[in-house]
Amino acid sequence: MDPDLRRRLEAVVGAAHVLDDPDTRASYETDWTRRFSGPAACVVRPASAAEVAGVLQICRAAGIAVVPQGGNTGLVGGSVPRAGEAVLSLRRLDAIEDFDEVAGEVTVGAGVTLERLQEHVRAAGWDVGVDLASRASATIGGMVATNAGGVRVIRFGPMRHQLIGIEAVLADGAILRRLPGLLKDNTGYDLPGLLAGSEGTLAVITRVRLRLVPLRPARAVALLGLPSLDAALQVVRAVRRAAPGLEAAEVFFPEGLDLVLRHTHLAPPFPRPYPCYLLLECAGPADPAPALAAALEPVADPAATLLATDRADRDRLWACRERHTEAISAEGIPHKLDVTLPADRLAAFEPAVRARLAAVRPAARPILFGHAGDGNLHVNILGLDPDDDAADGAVLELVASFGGSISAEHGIGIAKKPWLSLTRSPADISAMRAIKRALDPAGILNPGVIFDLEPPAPGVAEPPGRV
Ligand code: 2HG
Ligand code: ZN
Repeated sequence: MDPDLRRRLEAVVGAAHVLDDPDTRASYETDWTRRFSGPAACVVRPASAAEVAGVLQICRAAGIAVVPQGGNTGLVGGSVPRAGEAVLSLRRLDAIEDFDEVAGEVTVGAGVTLERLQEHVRAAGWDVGVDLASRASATIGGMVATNAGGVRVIRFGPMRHQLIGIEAVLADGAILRRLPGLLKDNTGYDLPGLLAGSEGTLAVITRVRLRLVPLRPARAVALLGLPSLDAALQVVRAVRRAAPGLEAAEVFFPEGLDLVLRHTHLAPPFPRPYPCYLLLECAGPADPAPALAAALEPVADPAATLLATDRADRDRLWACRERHTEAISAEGIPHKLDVTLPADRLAAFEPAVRARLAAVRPAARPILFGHAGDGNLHVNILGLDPDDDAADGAVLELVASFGGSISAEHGIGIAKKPWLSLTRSPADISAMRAIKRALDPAGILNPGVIFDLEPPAPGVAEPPGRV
Protein backbone atom coordinates (compact mmCIF):
# COMPACT_ATOMS: atom_id res chain seq x y z
CA MET A 1 0.00 0.00 0.00
CA ASP A 2 1.22 3.50 -0.83
CA PRO A 3 2.94 4.80 2.37
CA ASP A 4 1.67 8.35 1.87
CA LEU A 5 -1.95 7.13 1.55
CA ARG A 6 -1.47 4.97 4.64
CA ARG A 7 -0.14 7.94 6.65
CA ARG A 8 -3.10 10.10 5.65
CA LEU A 9 -5.67 7.40 6.52
CA GLU A 10 -3.92 6.71 9.83
CA ALA A 11 -4.17 10.40 10.70
CA VAL A 12 -7.97 10.06 10.48
CA VAL A 13 -8.70 6.64 12.03
CA GLY A 14 -5.52 5.79 13.94
CA ALA A 15 -2.71 3.39 12.94
CA ALA A 16 -4.48 0.35 14.44
CA HIS A 17 -7.41 0.80 12.05
CA VAL A 18 -5.71 0.78 8.67
CA LEU A 19 -5.09 -2.88 7.90
CA ASP A 20 -3.12 -4.01 4.89
CA ASP A 21 -1.58 -7.24 6.04
CA PRO A 22 -2.95 -10.00 3.72
CA ASP A 23 -3.91 -12.36 6.58
CA THR A 24 -5.89 -9.65 8.39
CA ARG A 25 -7.52 -8.50 5.15
CA ALA A 26 -8.62 -12.00 4.18
CA SER A 27 -11.89 -12.14 6.16
CA TYR A 28 -12.98 -8.82 4.61
CA GLU A 29 -12.18 -9.94 1.06
CA THR A 30 -14.54 -12.91 0.64
CA ASP A 31 -18.27 -12.82 1.14
CA TRP A 32 -20.49 -15.34 2.89
CA THR A 33 -21.10 -17.44 -0.24
CA ARG A 34 -17.31 -17.84 -0.85
CA ARG A 35 -18.25 -17.30 -4.51
CA PHE A 36 -17.28 -13.62 -4.53
CA SER A 37 -13.84 -12.50 -3.52
CA GLY A 38 -11.25 -9.92 -4.54
CA PRO A 39 -8.16 -8.14 -3.28
CA ALA A 40 -8.48 -5.00 -1.13
CA ALA A 41 -5.87 -2.25 -1.10
CA CYS A 42 -6.52 -2.06 2.64
CA VAL A 43 -9.27 -2.23 5.25
CA VAL A 44 -10.09 1.04 7.03
CA ARG A 45 -12.10 0.97 10.25
CA PRO A 46 -13.51 4.42 11.14
CA ALA A 47 -15.38 5.01 14.41
CA SER A 48 -17.61 7.99 13.54
CA ALA A 49 -19.33 9.75 10.65
CA ALA A 50 -16.63 12.43 10.75
CA GLU A 51 -13.94 9.76 10.33
CA VAL A 52 -15.91 8.17 7.45
CA ALA A 53 -16.03 11.62 5.82
CA GLY A 54 -12.27 12.04 6.27
CA VAL A 55 -11.57 8.61 4.74
CA LEU A 56 -13.85 9.27 1.74
CA GLN A 57 -12.19 12.63 1.05
CA ILE A 58 -8.74 11.02 1.10
CA CYS A 59 -9.81 8.10 -1.10
CA ARG A 60 -11.56 10.41 -3.56
CA ALA A 61 -8.47 12.61 -3.87
CA ALA A 62 -6.28 9.53 -4.33
CA GLY A 63 -8.68 8.01 -6.89
CA ILE A 64 -9.24 4.91 -4.74
CA ALA A 65 -12.69 3.36 -4.75
CA VAL A 66 -14.33 2.33 -1.50
CA VAL A 67 -16.42 -0.74 -0.69
CA PRO A 68 -18.56 -0.17 2.44
CA GLN A 69 -18.94 -3.31 4.54
CA GLY A 70 -20.98 -4.24 7.64
CA GLY A 71 -21.11 -7.81 8.94
CA ASN A 72 -20.11 -9.19 5.52
CA THR A 73 -23.12 -11.50 5.44
CA GLY A 74 -24.14 -10.35 1.93
CA LEU A 75 -24.88 -13.02 -0.66
CA VAL A 76 -24.50 -11.16 -3.98
CA GLY A 77 -20.87 -10.00 -3.93
CA GLY A 78 -21.83 -6.38 -3.16
CA SER A 79 -19.78 -5.91 0.00
CA VAL A 80 -16.41 -7.34 -0.98
CA PRO A 81 -13.69 -5.74 -3.10
CA ARG A 82 -13.27 -6.63 -6.74
CA ALA A 83 -10.02 -4.97 -7.80
CA GLY A 84 -7.96 -3.33 -5.09
CA GLU A 85 -10.58 -1.02 -3.55
CA ALA A 86 -10.38 0.07 0.09
CA VAL A 87 -12.84 -1.82 2.29
CA LEU A 88 -14.56 0.59 4.66
CA SER A 89 -15.61 -1.54 7.62
CA LEU A 90 -18.39 0.12 9.64
CA ARG A 91 -18.33 -2.34 12.53
CA ARG A 92 -16.80 0.13 14.99
CA LEU A 93 -19.87 2.37 14.69
CA ASP A 94 -21.56 0.23 17.29
CA ALA A 95 -23.39 2.58 19.65
CA ILE A 96 -27.08 2.16 20.52
CA GLU A 97 -28.30 5.66 21.41
CA ASP A 98 -31.40 7.60 22.13
CA PHE A 99 -33.86 4.76 22.78
CA ASP A 100 -37.32 6.28 23.18
CA GLU A 101 -39.13 3.58 25.16
CA VAL A 102 -42.44 5.42 24.97
CA ALA A 103 -42.53 6.02 21.22
CA GLY A 104 -40.68 2.78 20.36
CA GLU A 105 -37.85 4.36 18.35
CA VAL A 106 -34.11 3.96 18.58
CA THR A 107 -31.02 5.46 16.96
CA VAL A 108 -28.44 2.83 16.10
CA GLY A 109 -24.86 2.92 14.78
CA ALA A 110 -24.39 1.17 11.44
CA GLY A 111 -22.13 -1.48 12.97
CA VAL A 112 -24.54 -2.75 15.64
CA THR A 113 -25.53 -6.34 14.96
CA LEU A 114 -29.20 -7.20 14.68
CA GLU A 115 -28.88 -9.64 17.57
CA ARG A 116 -27.43 -6.98 19.89
CA LEU A 117 -30.18 -4.55 19.01
CA GLN A 118 -32.83 -7.23 19.55
CA GLU A 119 -31.47 -8.01 23.02
CA HIS A 120 -31.32 -4.32 23.91
CA VAL A 121 -34.85 -3.36 22.88
CA ARG A 122 -36.52 -6.62 23.96
CA ALA A 123 -35.44 -5.93 27.53
CA ALA A 124 -37.75 -2.89 27.40
CA GLY A 125 -40.72 -4.63 25.73
CA TRP A 126 -39.96 -3.63 22.13
CA ASP A 127 -38.70 -5.63 19.14
CA VAL A 128 -37.09 -5.02 15.74
CA GLY A 129 -39.60 -5.59 12.91
CA VAL A 130 -37.04 -7.43 10.75
CA ASP A 131 -35.49 -10.74 11.79
CA LEU A 132 -33.21 -13.04 9.82
CA ALA A 133 -31.01 -16.10 10.27
CA SER A 134 -27.67 -14.21 10.14
CA ARG A 135 -28.71 -11.97 13.06
CA ALA A 136 -25.52 -12.63 15.06
CA SER A 137 -23.30 -11.04 12.37
CA ALA A 138 -25.55 -8.92 10.13
CA THR A 139 -25.25 -5.23 10.99
CA ILE A 140 -28.06 -2.71 10.98
CA GLY A 141 -26.22 -0.45 8.50
CA GLY A 142 -25.74 -3.31 6.06
CA MET A 143 -29.35 -4.38 6.52
CA VAL A 144 -30.56 -0.89 5.62
CA ALA A 145 -28.09 -0.59 2.72
CA THR A 146 -29.48 -3.83 1.25
CA ASN A 147 -33.09 -3.29 2.40
CA ALA A 148 -32.93 -6.71 4.09
CA GLY A 149 -36.15 -8.71 4.29
CA GLY A 150 -36.04 -11.87 6.38
CA VAL A 151 -38.73 -13.99 7.96
CA ARG A 152 -41.26 -11.39 9.12
CA VAL A 153 -41.86 -9.32 6.00
CA ILE A 154 -45.46 -10.52 5.81
CA ARG A 155 -46.10 -8.82 9.14
CA PHE A 156 -43.77 -5.81 9.34
CA GLY A 157 -42.26 -5.27 5.87
CA PRO A 158 -38.55 -5.06 4.96
CA MET A 159 -35.88 -2.82 6.52
CA ARG A 160 -36.97 0.25 4.53
CA HIS A 161 -40.31 0.17 6.35
CA GLN A 162 -38.62 0.38 9.75
CA LEU A 163 -36.52 3.40 8.78
CA ILE A 164 -37.49 6.85 10.03
CA GLY A 165 -34.16 8.65 9.87
CA ILE A 166 -30.63 8.29 8.61
CA GLU A 167 -27.13 9.67 8.92
CA ALA A 168 -24.96 8.99 5.89
CA VAL A 169 -21.79 10.33 4.32
CA LEU A 170 -21.75 11.28 0.65
CA ALA A 171 -18.79 10.58 -1.62
CA ASP A 172 -17.46 14.13 -1.19
CA GLY A 173 -17.51 13.85 2.62
CA ALA A 174 -20.73 15.83 3.19
CA ILE A 175 -22.77 14.37 6.05
CA LEU A 176 -26.55 13.97 5.62
CA ARG A 177 -28.22 13.90 9.00
CA ARG A 178 -31.96 13.20 9.14
CA LEU A 179 -32.54 11.64 12.54
CA PRO A 180 -35.53 13.70 13.56
CA GLY A 181 -37.64 11.23 15.50
CA LEU A 182 -40.67 12.70 13.75
CA LEU A 183 -43.16 10.24 12.37
CA LYS A 184 -44.52 12.90 10.02
CA ASP A 185 -41.90 14.82 8.08
CA ASN A 186 -42.93 15.64 4.52
CA THR A 187 -40.19 18.06 3.56
CA GLY A 188 -38.96 16.98 0.16
CA TYR A 189 -37.24 13.89 -1.18
CA ASP A 190 -37.18 10.84 1.09
CA LEU A 191 -33.41 10.41 1.38
CA PRO A 192 -33.52 7.54 3.93
CA GLY A 193 -35.87 5.66 1.58
CA LEU A 194 -33.52 6.27 -1.36
CA LEU A 195 -30.45 5.04 0.52
CA ALA A 196 -32.25 1.90 1.74
CA GLY A 197 -31.41 -0.74 -0.84
CA SER A 198 -28.77 1.39 -2.59
CA GLU A 199 -26.11 -1.21 -1.68
CA GLY A 200 -23.41 1.29 -0.71
CA THR A 201 -23.41 2.95 -4.13
CA LEU A 202 -24.84 6.37 -3.14
CA ALA A 203 -23.57 7.06 0.38
CA VAL A 204 -22.08 5.36 3.44
CA ILE A 205 -24.76 4.83 6.09
CA THR A 206 -23.37 5.58 9.55
CA ARG A 207 -26.46 5.77 11.84
CA VAL A 208 -30.15 5.09 11.46
CA ARG A 209 -33.29 5.78 13.43
CA LEU A 210 -35.66 2.82 13.46
CA ARG A 211 -39.28 2.40 14.36
CA LEU A 212 -39.72 -0.60 16.69
CA VAL A 213 -42.66 -2.98 17.10
CA PRO A 214 -44.17 -4.09 20.42
CA LEU A 215 -42.57 -7.30 21.69
CA ARG A 216 -44.93 -10.23 21.27
CA PRO A 217 -43.48 -12.74 23.70
CA ALA A 218 -46.08 -15.49 23.29
CA ARG A 219 -45.25 -17.54 20.20
CA ALA A 220 -46.43 -20.73 18.53
CA VAL A 221 -44.72 -22.52 15.67
CA ALA A 222 -46.26 -25.19 13.45
CA LEU A 223 -44.37 -27.43 11.05
CA LEU A 224 -46.45 -29.20 8.42
CA GLY A 225 -45.56 -31.94 5.97
CA LEU A 226 -47.53 -31.44 2.73
CA PRO A 227 -47.98 -33.07 -0.68
CA SER A 228 -46.88 -29.98 -2.69
CA LEU A 229 -45.97 -26.30 -2.65
CA ASP A 230 -49.45 -25.58 -3.95
CA ALA A 231 -50.94 -27.30 -0.87
CA ALA A 232 -48.59 -25.29 1.37
CA LEU A 233 -49.71 -22.01 -0.23
CA GLN A 234 -53.35 -22.93 0.31
CA VAL A 235 -52.62 -23.47 4.01
CA VAL A 236 -50.88 -20.06 4.17
CA ARG A 237 -53.93 -18.39 2.63
CA ALA A 238 -56.30 -20.04 5.13
CA VAL A 239 -54.12 -19.30 8.17
CA ARG A 240 -53.55 -15.70 7.15
CA ARG A 241 -57.26 -15.04 7.36
CA ALA A 242 -57.98 -17.10 10.47
CA ALA A 243 -54.87 -16.41 12.61
CA PRO A 244 -54.15 -12.66 12.57
CA GLY A 245 -50.90 -13.05 14.54
CA LEU A 246 -49.14 -14.79 11.63
CA GLU A 247 -45.54 -13.52 11.40
CA ALA A 248 -43.74 -16.11 9.29
CA ALA A 249 -44.70 -18.62 6.58
CA GLU A 250 -41.61 -20.46 5.38
CA VAL A 251 -41.21 -23.36 2.97
CA PHE A 252 -38.57 -25.94 2.26
CA PHE A 253 -38.29 -29.27 0.49
CA PRO A 254 -36.87 -32.73 1.33
CA GLU A 255 -33.51 -32.20 -0.38
CA GLY A 256 -32.84 -29.16 1.83
CA LEU A 257 -34.12 -30.81 5.01
CA ASP A 258 -31.87 -33.85 4.36
CA LEU A 259 -28.84 -31.55 4.08
CA VAL A 260 -29.78 -29.71 7.30
CA LEU A 261 -30.30 -32.94 9.23
CA ARG A 262 -27.00 -34.36 7.99
CA HIS A 263 -25.15 -31.16 8.87
CA THR A 264 -26.77 -30.48 12.27
CA HIS A 265 -27.34 -34.10 13.43
CA LEU A 266 -30.88 -33.08 14.41
CA ALA A 267 -33.54 -35.80 14.46
CA PRO A 268 -35.99 -35.76 11.51
CA PRO A 269 -39.15 -33.87 12.50
CA PHE A 270 -41.51 -36.55 11.08
CA PRO A 271 -41.18 -40.35 10.82
CA ARG A 272 -41.50 -40.10 7.01
CA PRO A 273 -40.51 -37.48 4.42
CA TYR A 274 -43.00 -35.17 2.65
CA PRO A 275 -42.70 -33.45 -0.75
CA CYS A 276 -42.93 -30.00 0.88
CA TYR A 277 -42.67 -28.52 4.39
CA LEU A 278 -44.34 -25.39 5.71
CA LEU A 279 -43.31 -23.61 8.90
CA LEU A 280 -45.72 -21.09 10.39
CA GLU A 281 -45.12 -18.78 13.32
CA CYS A 282 -47.82 -16.79 15.11
CA ALA A 283 -47.13 -14.30 17.88
CA GLY A 284 -49.18 -12.16 20.18
CA PRO A 285 -49.48 -10.73 23.64
CA ALA A 286 -51.30 -13.95 24.71
CA ASP A 287 -50.67 -17.56 23.66
CA PRO A 288 -51.46 -17.75 19.91
CA ALA A 289 -51.37 -21.58 19.85
CA PRO A 290 -55.16 -22.12 20.19
CA ALA A 291 -55.91 -19.74 17.30
CA LEU A 292 -53.18 -21.33 15.15
CA ALA A 293 -54.42 -24.86 15.93
CA ALA A 294 -58.00 -23.83 15.13
CA ALA A 295 -56.89 -22.22 11.85
CA LEU A 296 -55.00 -25.37 10.86
CA GLU A 297 -57.73 -27.80 11.86
CA PRO A 298 -59.75 -27.66 8.59
CA VAL A 299 -56.69 -27.58 6.30
CA ALA A 300 -53.94 -29.73 7.85
CA ASP A 301 -53.43 -33.46 8.41
CA PRO A 302 -52.86 -33.91 12.19
CA ALA A 303 -50.43 -36.79 11.52
CA ALA A 304 -48.23 -34.40 9.53
CA THR A 305 -48.47 -31.39 11.86
CA LEU A 306 -46.22 -30.47 14.78
CA LEU A 307 -47.09 -27.59 17.07
CA ALA A 308 -44.55 -26.05 19.46
CA THR A 309 -44.92 -23.31 22.01
CA ASP A 310 -41.96 -23.57 24.34
CA ARG A 311 -38.73 -21.97 23.23
CA ALA A 312 -36.57 -25.10 22.81
CA ASP A 313 -39.22 -26.90 20.72
CA ARG A 314 -39.82 -23.82 18.57
CA ASP A 315 -36.08 -23.43 18.00
CA ARG A 316 -35.81 -27.07 16.94
CA LEU A 317 -38.51 -26.59 14.29
CA TRP A 318 -37.00 -23.29 13.14
CA ALA A 319 -33.56 -24.95 12.81
CA CYS A 320 -34.97 -27.13 9.99
CA ARG A 321 -35.53 -23.92 7.99
CA GLU A 322 -32.95 -21.46 9.30
CA ARG A 323 -29.97 -23.75 9.01
CA HIS A 324 -30.38 -24.27 5.26
CA THR A 325 -27.81 -21.61 4.35
CA GLU A 326 -25.01 -23.05 6.49
CA ALA A 327 -25.85 -26.67 5.57
CA ILE A 328 -25.69 -25.79 1.85
CA SER A 329 -22.39 -23.96 2.32
CA ALA A 330 -20.94 -26.95 4.13
CA GLU A 331 -21.73 -29.00 1.02
CA GLY A 332 -20.11 -26.69 -1.56
CA ILE A 333 -20.09 -23.20 -3.07
CA PRO A 334 -23.67 -22.52 -4.15
CA HIS A 335 -25.09 -20.18 -6.76
CA LYS A 336 -27.78 -18.22 -4.89
CA LEU A 337 -30.76 -16.81 -6.72
CA ASP A 338 -33.13 -14.96 -4.43
CA VAL A 339 -36.29 -14.35 -6.45
CA THR A 340 -39.92 -13.32 -5.91
CA LEU A 341 -42.91 -14.54 -7.87
CA PRO A 342 -46.43 -13.19 -7.96
CA ALA A 343 -48.46 -15.15 -5.36
CA ASP A 344 -50.54 -16.96 -7.97
CA ARG A 345 -47.48 -18.09 -10.01
CA LEU A 346 -45.25 -19.40 -7.22
CA ALA A 347 -46.60 -22.97 -7.21
CA ALA A 348 -46.16 -23.32 -10.98
CA PHE A 349 -42.67 -21.81 -10.86
CA GLU A 350 -41.26 -24.52 -8.59
CA PRO A 351 -41.51 -27.49 -11.02
CA ALA A 352 -40.70 -25.16 -13.92
CA VAL A 353 -37.43 -24.01 -12.41
CA ARG A 354 -36.39 -27.56 -11.59
CA ALA A 355 -37.11 -28.62 -15.20
CA ARG A 356 -35.26 -25.60 -16.63
CA LEU A 357 -32.19 -26.31 -14.53
CA ALA A 358 -32.18 -29.98 -15.48
CA ALA A 359 -32.28 -28.97 -19.15
CA VAL A 360 -29.58 -26.27 -18.95
CA ARG A 361 -27.17 -27.88 -16.50
CA PRO A 362 -28.00 -31.55 -15.78
CA ALA A 363 -25.36 -31.58 -13.00
CA ALA A 364 -27.14 -28.78 -11.11
CA ARG A 365 -28.48 -29.74 -7.67
CA PRO A 366 -31.24 -27.25 -6.83
CA ILE A 367 -32.16 -26.67 -3.19
CA LEU A 368 -35.22 -24.46 -2.86
CA PHE A 369 -36.51 -22.79 0.27
CA GLY A 370 -37.84 -19.41 1.27
CA HIS A 371 -40.53 -17.11 2.47
CA ALA A 372 -43.78 -18.53 1.08
CA GLY A 373 -45.89 -15.75 2.56
CA ASP A 374 -44.33 -13.12 0.32
CA GLY A 375 -43.59 -15.19 -2.78
CA ASN A 376 -39.82 -15.21 -2.14
CA LEU A 377 -37.95 -18.39 -3.08
CA HIS A 378 -34.22 -18.91 -2.53
CA VAL A 379 -33.06 -21.01 -5.45
CA ASN A 380 -29.71 -22.34 -4.28
CA ILE A 381 -27.78 -24.45 -6.78
CA LEU A 382 -24.93 -26.79 -5.92
CA GLY A 383 -22.84 -28.77 -8.35
CA LEU A 384 -21.90 -25.84 -10.63
CA ASP A 385 -18.60 -24.17 -11.33
CA PRO A 386 -18.58 -20.83 -9.44
CA ASP A 387 -17.90 -18.96 -12.71
CA ASP A 388 -20.48 -20.76 -14.84
CA ASP A 389 -23.52 -18.47 -14.91
CA ALA A 390 -25.61 -20.27 -17.55
CA ALA A 391 -27.93 -21.68 -14.88
CA ASP A 392 -28.23 -18.26 -13.22
CA GLY A 393 -29.29 -16.69 -16.50
CA ALA A 394 -31.78 -19.46 -17.27
CA VAL A 395 -33.44 -19.19 -13.84
CA LEU A 396 -33.62 -15.40 -13.89
CA GLU A 397 -35.08 -15.36 -17.41
CA LEU A 398 -37.70 -17.84 -16.24
CA VAL A 399 -38.48 -15.60 -13.25
CA ALA A 400 -38.97 -12.61 -15.55
CA SER A 401 -41.25 -14.65 -17.82
CA PHE A 402 -43.38 -15.48 -14.75
CA GLY A 403 -43.70 -11.76 -13.90
CA GLY A 404 -41.37 -11.98 -10.88
CA SER A 405 -38.32 -10.06 -9.67
CA ILE A 406 -34.71 -11.25 -10.01
CA SER A 407 -33.91 -10.09 -6.47
CA ALA A 408 -36.37 -10.27 -3.60
CA GLU A 409 -34.24 -9.31 -0.62
CA HIS A 410 -30.50 -9.86 -1.17
CA GLY A 411 -29.98 -7.08 -3.73
CA ILE A 412 -28.27 -7.05 -7.11
CA GLY A 413 -24.61 -6.71 -6.05
CA ILE A 414 -22.42 -8.01 -8.83
CA ALA A 415 -24.11 -11.42 -8.92
CA LYS A 416 -27.34 -10.25 -10.61
CA LYS A 417 -26.00 -7.19 -12.45
CA PRO A 418 -25.94 -8.79 -15.90
CA TRP A 419 -29.68 -9.45 -15.67
CA LEU A 420 -30.93 -6.20 -14.13
CA SER A 421 -32.68 -5.19 -17.34
CA LEU A 422 -34.86 -8.30 -17.19
CA THR A 423 -37.02 -6.65 -14.55
CA ARG A 424 -36.05 -2.93 -14.60
CA SER A 425 -36.89 -0.84 -17.65
CA PRO A 426 -34.38 1.30 -19.62
CA ALA A 427 -36.05 4.39 -18.10
CA ASP A 428 -35.61 2.98 -14.56
CA ILE A 429 -31.97 2.17 -15.17
CA SER A 430 -31.15 5.55 -16.66
CA ALA A 431 -32.88 7.33 -13.74
CA MET A 432 -30.79 5.24 -11.33
CA ARG A 433 -27.63 6.09 -13.30
CA ALA A 434 -28.52 9.80 -13.13
CA ILE A 435 -28.93 9.63 -9.34
CA LYS A 436 -25.63 7.80 -9.00
CA ARG A 437 -23.84 10.38 -11.16
CA ALA A 438 -25.33 13.26 -9.18
CA LEU A 439 -24.32 11.89 -5.78
CA ASP A 440 -21.03 10.21 -6.68
CA PRO A 441 -19.71 11.80 -9.89
CA ALA A 442 -16.24 10.29 -9.51
CA GLY A 443 -17.79 6.84 -9.01
CA ILE A 444 -15.79 5.95 -5.89
CA LEU A 445 -18.61 4.31 -3.88
CA ASN A 446 -18.93 0.59 -4.55
CA PRO A 447 -18.31 0.95 -8.30
CA GLY A 448 -19.71 -1.78 -10.53
CA VAL A 449 -22.38 -2.80 -8.04
CA ILE A 450 -26.03 -2.87 -9.32
CA PHE A 451 -24.99 -1.39 -12.71
CA ASP A 452 -21.94 0.14 -14.37
CA LEU A 453 -21.89 3.92 -14.31
CA GLU A 454 -21.38 4.18 -18.04
CA PRO A 455 -23.97 2.64 -20.36
CA PRO A 456 -22.58 1.08 -23.56
CA ALA A 457 -21.33 3.63 -26.16
CA PRO A 458 -24.00 5.01 -28.56
CA GLY A 459 -24.66 2.56 -31.36
CA VAL A 460 -23.33 -0.40 -29.35
CA ALA A 461 -26.26 -2.62 -28.50
CA GLU A 462 -26.49 -4.07 -25.00
CA PRO A 463 -26.74 -7.83 -25.21
CA PRO A 464 -30.33 -8.85 -24.48
CA GLY A 465 -30.97 -9.11 -20.78
CA ARG A 466 -27.66 -7.45 -19.90
CA VAL A 467 -26.77 -3.99 -18.56
C1 2HG B 1 -32.70 -16.85 4.38
O1 2HG B 1 -33.88 -16.63 4.08
C2 2HG B 1 -31.65 -15.93 3.84
O2 2HG B 1 -32.37 -17.75 5.15
C3 2HG B 1 -30.52 -16.68 3.11
O3 2HG B 1 -32.21 -14.97 3.01
C4 2HG B 1 -30.97 -17.37 1.87
O4 2HG B 1 -28.96 -18.69 1.78
C5 2HG B 1 -29.89 -18.20 1.13
O5 2HG B 1 -30.01 -18.36 -0.08
ZN1 ZN C 1 -34.38 -15.07 2.93
